[in-house]
Formats: sequence, C-alpha cells, structure tokens
Amino acid sequence: MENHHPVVWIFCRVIDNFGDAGIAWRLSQILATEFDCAVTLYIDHLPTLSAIVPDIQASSKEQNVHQVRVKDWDLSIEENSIPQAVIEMFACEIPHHIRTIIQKHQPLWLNWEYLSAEDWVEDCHMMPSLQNNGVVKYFYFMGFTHKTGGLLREKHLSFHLPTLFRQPEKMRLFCFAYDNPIWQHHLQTWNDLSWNIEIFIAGETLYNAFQRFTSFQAAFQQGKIHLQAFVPQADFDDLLQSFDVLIVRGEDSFMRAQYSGKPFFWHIYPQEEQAHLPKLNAFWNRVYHHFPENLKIAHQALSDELNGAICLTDEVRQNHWHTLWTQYPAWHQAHLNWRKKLFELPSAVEKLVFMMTKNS
Ligand code: TRH
Repeated sequence: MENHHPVVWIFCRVIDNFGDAGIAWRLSQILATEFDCAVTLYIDHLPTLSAIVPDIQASSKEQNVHQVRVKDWDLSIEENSIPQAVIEMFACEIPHHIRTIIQKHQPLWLNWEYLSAEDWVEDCHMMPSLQNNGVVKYFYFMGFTHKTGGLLREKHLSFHLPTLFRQPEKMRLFCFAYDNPIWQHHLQTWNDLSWNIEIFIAGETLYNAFQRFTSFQAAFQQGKIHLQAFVPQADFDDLLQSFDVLIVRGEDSFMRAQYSGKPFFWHIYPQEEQAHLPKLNAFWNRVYHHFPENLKIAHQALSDELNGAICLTDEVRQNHWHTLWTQYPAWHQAHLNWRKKLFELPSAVEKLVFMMTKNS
C-alpha cells in the first residue's frame, strides 16, 4: 500500500447490548494499534461504547481514543481523506453520501457479518454483491477454518497459558448470560451441589433480574452469589482468567472465553423459531472433538438446556454438573486443545489487511 497509514472507516449501529460496539471497537483497535491504520469509527450510540471503553466520553461527538478517531454517526458528513477500506458492521446501512465516496474511490467495501461456525460460512465469505452505485460490496465472514475470514485476535494475546492445573477447591463461576427463566433451575442446582461454589453475575442488569428467582435468594443468603461489576473491555481477558468456569454470550465474550482456555458455556443470542440452535450445534461439534465422551454428553445436555433445546430433570442436571466438575482437569484440557487450534488460524485482521493491500 502506498499510504503508510491506510485509512479505514468503520460504521456501527448499536442494535442492543454491547456486542455490536464491542466487536467494532476490537476491530478498530487492532487495525489502529497493530497495523498502523488511520481508523475512524462512526457509531450511533456512544454511551454503549463508553460503557466498555471508559476513556470514551459519551457526550463528545468527536474524539481520539487509543489511536482511534471516534465520531458520532451523525457527524459522518465530510472527510478529506480517501478510505482504503469501508466496513459496515453487521449490515448497518451507511449514509448515502458515503456510497458516493465509495463510487468515486473504490475502496475495499465490506459488510462485516456475525460469527458462525456453520459450514456455509466458507462459501459465503468474500461473496461479492454488486450495489446500485456500481461498486461491489463483499461479505466478510469471520469463522473457524482457513477458508473463512478467521477470528479477531490481538498480537499481544499470548499463545502460552499456564498448563499445570489442579482441581480447584472451590468453583468460581462467571455468568454473563441473557436473562431467561432457565437460570432459576441452574441456580437451584448450584445451590444443591456438594462442593463449594461462588457465582459472579456480570453486570447489574442481570444481577437485578436474577433476584426474582427463589434460588437466587437462597444462594444470596448462603453468601454464594455476587455482583461482578463491569470492567473495561481491555481488562476483560484478565477478568475471565480469574474464574474456573465461564458462562458467556453474544459474540465477543464468546470469543474471549475461547481464548481464555477456560471451560465455558455459550448462552447464544436467542432467535425466533430456535434458529440459533444450528449455530450453537455447529460450534460445539467442532469443539467436542477435543472432549472425552462422558464430558461431551454432560456438557451438551446442559448447553442444550441453557439454550432452550431440551429440558432436564433436576437430578440429571445435577449429575451432569457433577461429571464436569469432578473431571475439571480433563474438561479444562479440552478447552486448551481447542484454543491451540484457534492459534493455528490467521487472524481476521491479518486477512483483512492483506485484502486491502491487494485492492490498492
Ligand atoms: O452484549 P452482547 O450480548 O452483545 C451482542 C449484541 O446483543 C448484538 O446485537 C448481538 O448480535 C450479539 O451479541 C450476538 O454480547 P457480547 O458480544 O459478548 O458483547 C459484550 C461486550 O461487553 C464484549 O465486548 C465484552 C464486553 N464486556 C466488558 O468489556 N466488560 C465486562 O465486564 C463485560 C461483562 C463485558
């Protein structure tokens, strides 16, 4: 690329929760700090970004933070620089005048899609779509194989993790999930377990919502349940590392759980008519290759129940948790093995920058 600081414009609309902003910020950060790109992130809801990046002022419409220029969506009216890449996060519609700029300068134009482990992703990654301004837009699909767009992974993320681990004396469980009545049952199971457990519910919204469950009150009275305050995204990996078992959700916390190497459950974003289940299965079917059979059976049953596919009896649910916990070192090892596979893939941003080079 001729320009030493390739210009990248990223557009993000916050649909709900933190993931849209979280992924857009991670992508922006990696491009700016590791690949020397001049990144401008246009976002329509600064308070959400500010919640995970406290250095961002929710009330400031234009600011430079950690080498990224952050602008309120409505300010995206004029630019003097010429972009090498324009990225629309999750099919957000970019303002019309940006389409005109794209028509004029023909940057690499991408729609950054949701992460999925399903097989079709390989066929759809970088699929071209001719737009009515006469320019081709490509669908960028992150994924878990070489033929997909790879995964967001920072260079500083160490491949090496401590490999020596024992059965912890107490289970420290992190829960960053979606509110759902199913948690009443799992909280009850955790209360009834024969080993020590401490449960940390991430964020006040979820913690407050769980208070309606009688099982929450029981756990609270026994001092087993705590509010885990939100930490900045930059500290999120360290936070995950401090737990034995993780429950995560969405896209970004789901990815970070995989990088943590810790055993985890994925409370996937629920979709109508159970459309999330094939996505859930596609992911775990890749990971289960690394699981001993009895752990796979236990994990799959609990994971399916958490995500609305099946119902378990109290006894079966408890037995499955017992199986996983009593074989924690093997469970942990399975996740470390999966993590190792992830490091064999090129990172999404390496792939993206290579494409920008080809396009310029
Ligand atoms: O918050 P999420 O559920 O977000 C998304 C959105 O709902 C989106 O619309 C949907 O499509 C997608 O899920 C599937 O989950 P996610 O993706 O894990 O985002 C959470 C972000 O919050 C992530 O970047 C990590 C960050 N975070 C912190 O920085 N600190 C914290 O303490 C916690 C708990 C999370």
